[in-house]
Amino acid sequence: GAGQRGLVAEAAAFVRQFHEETPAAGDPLPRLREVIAEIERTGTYRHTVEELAFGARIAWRNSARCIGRLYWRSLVVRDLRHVTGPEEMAQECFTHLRTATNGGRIRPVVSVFAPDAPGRPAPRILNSQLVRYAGYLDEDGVRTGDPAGERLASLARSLEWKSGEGRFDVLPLLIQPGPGAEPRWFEVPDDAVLEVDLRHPEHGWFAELGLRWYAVPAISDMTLEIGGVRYPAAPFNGWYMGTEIGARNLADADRYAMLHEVGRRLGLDTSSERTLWRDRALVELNVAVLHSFQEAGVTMADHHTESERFLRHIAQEERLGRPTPADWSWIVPPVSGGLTPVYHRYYDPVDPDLRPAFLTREPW
Ligand code: HEM
Ligand code: NRG
Repeated sequence: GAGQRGLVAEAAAFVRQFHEETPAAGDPLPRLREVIAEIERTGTYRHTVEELAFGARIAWRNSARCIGRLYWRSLVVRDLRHVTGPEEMAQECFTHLRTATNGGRIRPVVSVFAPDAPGRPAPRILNSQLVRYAGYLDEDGVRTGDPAGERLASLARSLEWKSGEGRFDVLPLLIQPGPGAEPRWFEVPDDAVLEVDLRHPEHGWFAELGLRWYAVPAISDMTLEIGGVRYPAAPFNGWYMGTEIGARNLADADRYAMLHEVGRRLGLDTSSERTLWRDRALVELNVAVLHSFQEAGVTMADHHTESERFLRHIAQEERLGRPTPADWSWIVPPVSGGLTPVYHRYYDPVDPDLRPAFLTREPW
C-alpha cells in the first residue's frame, strides 16, 4: 500500500546515505534489495547495528535547535531494540543515566528501545526527561517545586506514587506499555542521579537559597526516526549549557522564578526596571551555576565556549560539503545573546523533512 511505498522510499534514501558516508560499507545495492524484500515480506525492516548508530548520530547532527552538535560523531549508541517490558526499560534507563554521568565527566549517550511496527506501537516513556523535578499545586493555590513537573507529578500520584513535598523531588519514571494501557511508575534510584548544590563564588548567602540541579539533561519524549522506522523511546543526553539552568529553569516566571529573591539578597533596587536589577541578578545566578558545576567536577559548558564550538562545527561541516541547518531563536543563548558569535549571522534554512531526526512525539 501507500504506507509501504513511503517506507521503501525512506529506507532507500537512508541506506544510500549510510553507504555514501560510510565508504567501508561498500556497494549499497545488495543491502537495498534486502531491505526492500524485507519490507514487502513483513511491512517493516531491521536496521543493522551500524545503521542504527549512524542514524542516531545523523539525527543529532540534523537537530536544528541544538548548539552542541560539534561532537555528534562521539555519541554512544546503546542498542536496546530487544527491550520491550516496562520494568526492564526502566532498569536500562537507570543504566543509561549511570553511564552518561560517568562520575561527572558526562558522556553523550542515546538508548534506543524497540521501534513501532505496523499495527504494533512500542512502549513510550511519559517523562519529558529521565530526571526532572516534581511540581505541586496545593488546594490554597500554593506552588512547590518545578511547575514544569506538575502534570507528571499529578499523573504519578493518581497511580499511587507517594510523592514528597520538596522543591527538588526527582519524579518517578513513567512508562506506558501501549495505547490506553495504564502507565507503570519506577522510582529513580539515588545512585543514578547526580545533583549539584548551588553556591556563589563570592556571596556566601547564595547557598542558603537551597538551590540545586541535576547533572544530566536526558530528553525522553522525542521520537528518533531513521529510514522510515520510528523509535518512540530513545532517550538521549549531552551535558548542560549553564544558561539552560541559570537563565531559564531557575529564572523563568513560570519555573523556579528566583530573580526577585536573588536581586533582593544582592541588595539591588527592585522598584524600577531601569536599575536593571533583573539583568544583574540573572548574571549572578548564572555565575553560581557555572561555578558550582565546576567545583563539583561535573561537565558543563558556558554559552561563550559552546557558541564558539558551534561555529567551528558549521565550518567543519562546510568543508565536508554539508549544510548545517539551524534555528537562530533556539541557538542564541538566553543571556548576553549579542556577546556570542552565534547571534551575528544567518543559518542554513531548516527543512522539516530532513531525516534521520529527533521529532516531537505525536500522541498514540
Ligand atoms: C536542544 C545543548 C547534546 C539533541 C539543545 C539546546 C541546547 C543544547 C542548549 C536548547 C535547549 C533549550 O533551549 O531548551 C547541547 C549540549 C550538548 C547537547 C551542550 C552537549 C553534548 C545533544 C545530544 C543530542 C541533542 C547528544 C541528541 C543525540 C538536541 C535536540 C534539541 C536540542 C533534538 C531540541 C530539543 C527540543 O526540540 O526541545 N541542545 N546539546 N543534543 N539538542 Fe542538544
Ligand atoms: N533546556 C532543557 C534541556 C534541553 C536539552 N539540553 C541539552 N541537551 N543540553 C533543560 O533541562 O534545561 N542535551 O542533550 O545535552
